[in-house]
Amino acid sequence: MTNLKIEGQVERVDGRELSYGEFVDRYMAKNLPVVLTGLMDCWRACRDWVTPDGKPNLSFFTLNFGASRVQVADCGSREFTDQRRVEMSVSEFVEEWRRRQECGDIANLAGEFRHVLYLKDWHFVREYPDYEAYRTPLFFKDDWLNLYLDHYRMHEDSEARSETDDVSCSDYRFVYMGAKGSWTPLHADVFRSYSWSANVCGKKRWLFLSPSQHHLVFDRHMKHSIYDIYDEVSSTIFPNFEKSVWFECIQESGDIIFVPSGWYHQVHNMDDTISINHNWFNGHNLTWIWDLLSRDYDEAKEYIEDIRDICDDFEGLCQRNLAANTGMNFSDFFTLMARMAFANVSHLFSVLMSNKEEINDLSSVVKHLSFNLSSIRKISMNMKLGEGSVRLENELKLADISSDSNFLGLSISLNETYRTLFGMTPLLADASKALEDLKWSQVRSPEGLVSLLDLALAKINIDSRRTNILLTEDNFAKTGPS
Ligand SMILES: O=C(O)CCC(=O)C(=O)O
Repeated sequence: MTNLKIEGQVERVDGRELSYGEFVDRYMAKNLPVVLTGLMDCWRACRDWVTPDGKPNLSFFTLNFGASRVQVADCGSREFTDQRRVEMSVSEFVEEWRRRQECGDIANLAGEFRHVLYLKDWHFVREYPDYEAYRTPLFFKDDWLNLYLDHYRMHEDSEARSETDDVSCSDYRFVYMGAKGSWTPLHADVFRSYSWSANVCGKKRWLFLSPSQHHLVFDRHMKHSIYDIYDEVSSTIFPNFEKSVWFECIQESGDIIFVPSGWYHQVHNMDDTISINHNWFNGHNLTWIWDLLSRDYDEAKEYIEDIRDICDDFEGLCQRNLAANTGMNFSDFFTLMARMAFANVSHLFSVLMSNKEEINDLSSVVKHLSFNLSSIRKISMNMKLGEGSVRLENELKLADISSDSNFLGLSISLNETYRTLFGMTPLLADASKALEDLKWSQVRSPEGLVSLLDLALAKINIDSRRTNILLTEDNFAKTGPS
């Protein structure tokens, strides 16, 4: 077993004493991890899912959610870069957990303990929307990924869609449950998104590696990363591992950990544990998502380079493979960004047209929405310049805002989110007048989106000056992968 160099502990902060702005400045914008305490006290999950002695209430799960089909990892079997997974019902999982608990020592002797089961990626909210097990803390509400997936599918392409995709890509809000000894191998999160993970009961040990060191856990060709940092790690295959320096965090029940973009981490349940976790992104980490997509695209292209000349639609094949491997392709990501841009533009215009009295902190919300638009613009510029051109089959129209029910839903959810974050009353202003000039804009490509955003940002600048809000360079996205 390798001796890890541990440089420090992840900071702990009482979430009740932290404002949203402080969280953004100190952790989200700087891409640093933090443990937040005191935010789960009134969660229904913390009452219903836990026995009086602080253990998972397994009978409650069987009784109430027993029929759900879930993914269960066998922590003792590796399959490629992850653990081997099987599908079973929650009742079967609980039964197996109990069986192993009852004959723990015998199983341990027989080496079965290594094969401890871990229920992962259970789309609980999607399956039980009325149960309200928890409320997403304020700090994590600016979540474009789940907000978007509540109204749209990631892939509109019906040919490429399967039943499994429909469930596994339906959202990124999960429940995890595992006995002491269950664990998650070293990885950085899907899409290089942020995640947050809340311990309903139990205890986890997290080991984090800062993105500036991520190359140290890769092989010489930067193709494969280490699976288990506690295993014997071959110095021939991973020659730089010994130089890596880690952050540690012991997460107790009631603690919520914020995992920033691109931080590799390995997680061990030190007790029987239930946790809730979401993956998410927003204007602050959009560059991480684009950076991963463009690297994965290069890889997908390189992989099939030798059939380029005999391929009718080489680019289309690269994009299909990218969607299959990474979970979305350039068009999926671009469509998400364009729709988010429309929703932000329309919200920003209603804010600027409202009475100042309707809004508590006008300046913060205007700056935030302008920041969102400029970070979308920045990525669109990169997309425009990069390889793998994006041209949607059907153009997206700002005029559809009032007729497309999915778009209306997205827009309303975004407005509600920013109302909560910035303490606003419902806005009465109708943005349609202000949007008049842009209404007929159609977006099909990153070029089109950049032009639309330029028009919108110019208009916003004029209107902001009218309301005495000075937009500065600070309202523009700065953080991202180095
Ligand atoms: O809790 C775990 O086992 C893994 C969670 C995780 O990796 C994450 O939230 O990113």
